[in-house]
Amino acid sequence: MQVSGQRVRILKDVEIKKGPVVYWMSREQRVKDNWALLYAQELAMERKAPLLVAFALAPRFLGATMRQYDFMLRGLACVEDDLAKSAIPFYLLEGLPEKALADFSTVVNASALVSDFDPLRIKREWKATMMTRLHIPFYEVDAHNIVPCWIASSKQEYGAYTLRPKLKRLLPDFLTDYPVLERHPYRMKRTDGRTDWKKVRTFLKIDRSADGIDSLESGESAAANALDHFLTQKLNDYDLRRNDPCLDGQSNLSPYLHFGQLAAQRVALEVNKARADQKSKEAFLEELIVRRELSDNFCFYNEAYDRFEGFPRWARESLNEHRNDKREYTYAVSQFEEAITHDTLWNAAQMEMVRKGKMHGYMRMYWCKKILEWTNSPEEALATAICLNDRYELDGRDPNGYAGIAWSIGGVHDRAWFDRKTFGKVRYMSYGGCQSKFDVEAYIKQNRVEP
Ligand code: FAD
Ligand code: FO1
Repeated sequence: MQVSGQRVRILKDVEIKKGPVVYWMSREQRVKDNWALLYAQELAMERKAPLLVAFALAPRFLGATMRQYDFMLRGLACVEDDLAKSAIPFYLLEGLPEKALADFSTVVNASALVSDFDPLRIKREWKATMMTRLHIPFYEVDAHNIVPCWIASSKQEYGAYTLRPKLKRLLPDFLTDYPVLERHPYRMKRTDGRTDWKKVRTFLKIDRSADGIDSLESGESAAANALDHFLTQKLNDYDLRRNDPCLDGQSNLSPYLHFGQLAAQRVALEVNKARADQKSKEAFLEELIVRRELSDNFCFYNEAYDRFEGFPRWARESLNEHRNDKREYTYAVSQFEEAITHDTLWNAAQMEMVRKGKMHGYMRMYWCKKILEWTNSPEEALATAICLNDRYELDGRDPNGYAGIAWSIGGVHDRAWFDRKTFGKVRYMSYGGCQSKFDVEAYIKQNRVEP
């Protein structure tokens, strides 16, 4: 087996040997560098059976609008083409997996189902229902984290400082190169034709108003180009430029990583090989590996990852003490959404997200902490931040988002600071603090909407 057994969890263990193997693609929407697809191919080779890839298209998903679905569907169309080159058919199934995928597996008489790991509640619920519907071997492969989530740690980590040494020790075993997907030798007569990508859009029950980011190319080769651009043009100065929202110093890889069009493991392999400033490489890998895998750890082991109860005790207690503090300003979601607060810097960050589909990483902290300051409770702040983040960010609806918001509002993965109004001991960020870090006026100008 070329796929480490430590990457695989057996969700349902029954003995069935005949029939095609189905890879239920969800989080990892790519053909290259995909441990779940590679594992499914190994099972199919063992059985001398066909390998089929199925994607269950949910009519709605965690507040996603046409902006994110359009990006995702454009990427999936590339997946279908790339799989065809390896003689592996792709099926886009309309409907929730518990129906669409269960029916499909029965119709094709599948002998095994392979899924990709995702700690989000919605995915666990999908899988739990699938378990009751299917009576074939069912596997889950962590193809997202370099060190499989359940191997890196068996519990919720306090912060980057506790997870980092565990990852560092295990990386040599897992940060390996990928085997190549083989052209699949066993075929199954295909009844229906290729996916009608226009028609599938009519099936969606989503808000079509938030315009798409069609300027951003989607798909595996676009992701590879974005990686190449980052490695050759930006990695070298990443440490210097990444925290200045006026500069385009980040990698811009998050939409591709979120939709699984690019493997973080591939990014790490290429960064290690790249000729660039060592400090920048280390700073980038800290974010890509430690911070990102810490988010999956948080969502996997803390089922209240998007709720006040999920905050550490010290944060809950101090936020509770300040529940009745007078808020100098309070805004409703619609006022935040329209960027009409009293704070021009905050408004600029909101407009950057609405217009570009991606707010600068530094501004996300300030943006989110101000929502705590200008709402009536931490619960309302959480709901507001999650709603806006998941509606407008291309990379939204992701463990990184829930962890980032919980860090900003509830001190998750952070430590206690001095007690203050509204925030309690949760770290505070101020307009003045931003002014000492970057040219606030320039950022506002860059993102102001001309009336
Ligand atoms: P780069 O700086 O180039 O980083 C490269 C990669 O490292 C990122 O793509 C990401 O996978 C990882 N990374 C970087 N910073 C973080 C971080 N703080 N936590 C976890 N992983 C990180 N990220 C999302 O992917 N989706 C979200 O919805 C999201 N919402 C956030 C909300 C708040 C309030 C905060 C504070 C952070 C949020 N982040 C989110 C994390 C981070 O801001 C983004 O991952 C990053 O800005 C994406 O841009 P990039 O790929 O150009 O980043
Ligand atoms: N995953 C699916 O299996 N089916 C979907 O229809 C689907 C829609 C979707 C829309 C927006 C979005 O940001 C993610 C979406 N995902 C879908 C999940 C995605 O592939 C990722 O697995 C998670 O969002 C990241 O954990």
